[in-house]
Amino acid sequence: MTDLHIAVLREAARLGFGRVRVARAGPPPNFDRYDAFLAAGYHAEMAWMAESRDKRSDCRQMLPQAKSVVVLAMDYAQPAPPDPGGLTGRVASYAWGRDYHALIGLRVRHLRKALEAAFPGLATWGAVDSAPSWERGWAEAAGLGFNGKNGLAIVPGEGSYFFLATMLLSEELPPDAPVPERCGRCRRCLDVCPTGALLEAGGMDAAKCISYLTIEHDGPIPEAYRAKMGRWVFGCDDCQTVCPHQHPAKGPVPEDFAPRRAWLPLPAILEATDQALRDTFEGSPLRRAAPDRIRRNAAIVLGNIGDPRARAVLLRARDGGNTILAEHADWALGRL
Ligand code: B12
Ligand code: SF4
Ligand code: SF4
Repeated sequence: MTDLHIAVLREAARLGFGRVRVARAGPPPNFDRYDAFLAAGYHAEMAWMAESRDKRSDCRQMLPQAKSVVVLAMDYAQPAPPDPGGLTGRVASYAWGRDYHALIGLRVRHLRKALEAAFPGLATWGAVDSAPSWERGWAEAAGLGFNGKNGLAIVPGEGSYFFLATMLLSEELPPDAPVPERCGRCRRCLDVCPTGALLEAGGMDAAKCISYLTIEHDGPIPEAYRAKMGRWVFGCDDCQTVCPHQHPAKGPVPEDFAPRRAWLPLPAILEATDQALRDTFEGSPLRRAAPDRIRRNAAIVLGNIGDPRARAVLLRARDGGNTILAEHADWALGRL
């Protein structure tokens, strides 16, 4: 093992990355999956996925002299806080704590800085999530995990509750071997997905995914999906919780990911001003969804809970002058 390889593994572990694997830089294998996803329109209104397609198709677009892709994973799995019941909505577990973009982005920067300081002449690039890097494609290529039928990168016997990040290096490190697919005949995720977003042949139609609908999608949520959202007010974990590979995290999980908002008080969300919602969700992944989207989701979930105690707050939402919220509140009132 070269000094650089040892330094990458040691520094990444010190910064809290529980798994580190390497792939050879260039076009990610199986990128035809990304193109098929776009061609089928499965990206729905996420136009940036098409706009950034060329950059994702070869990591050397981000660092021309790249020789290696280092794939980094950080666990976020935490025991689920008890269900408070009543008029509350569920938040997907990746969003319970502080925003991972900031936390992991900073650690990737620290990692790059440390390596560049120790290895003069080394060029690096790094990012988490929002940059044009095809993270699950690289995770699969680097043997960090296999891609399950639920679409997630899964470590056999450990699960999928981890975030991914990628770092490019101008030096060659030996690539790791891919992990064989371990779904076998299991199809629990396909069967549990409330909206049928997962495709039998592999991949997903994001337009049908509750995670997309509640976080990324603007405007009305199609009626066909509203009841299927159940109590999900932000994101969805159904296809992960059923996975037999899911286990509690083996190593320490950053305190920043401790569950602060696993359940949202829906009437309070509906009545809060835009500014109050922005302030409340500052520094949390929940900040990604505009206040109108969170209120729209809250109205649907109140309809799904069906508790008549929500009538007064839904009536105020219906009559408050926001056309989209009014229509969702009206739908919810019809279900009480
Ligand atoms: C856009 C996006 C979404 C969209 C679309 C999801 C999707 N499946 O494409 C929406 C908003 C729906 C979403 C939801 C979620 N996301 Co998201 N998302 C992304 C993002 C930004 C790009 C994903 C992408 O390129 N999609 C296009 C498709 C083609 O690529 P892919 O899904 O990665 O493809 C792999 C597999 O799905 C499979 N596959 C795809 N098509 C096909 C076709 C066939 C035939 C086969 C066999 C396989 C196959 O193989 C590919 C790898 O080789 C990535 C971050 C990044 N920069 O990559 C995060 C990311 C994938 N998301 C993440 C998370 C945590 C989630 C949620 C769990 C959040 C939640 N709880 O609500 C859900 C999970 C939904 C799911 N079952 O996938 C993590 C996943 C970590 C992991 N362990 O896998 C990522 C990596 C962010 C991060 N930095 O940690 N997400
Ligand atoms: S996140 Fe939920 S809606 Fe999306 S594919 Fe998984 S189970 Fe289906
Ligand atoms: S639930 Fe079963 S089919 Fe789905 S990803 Fe996990 S092992 Fe694979």
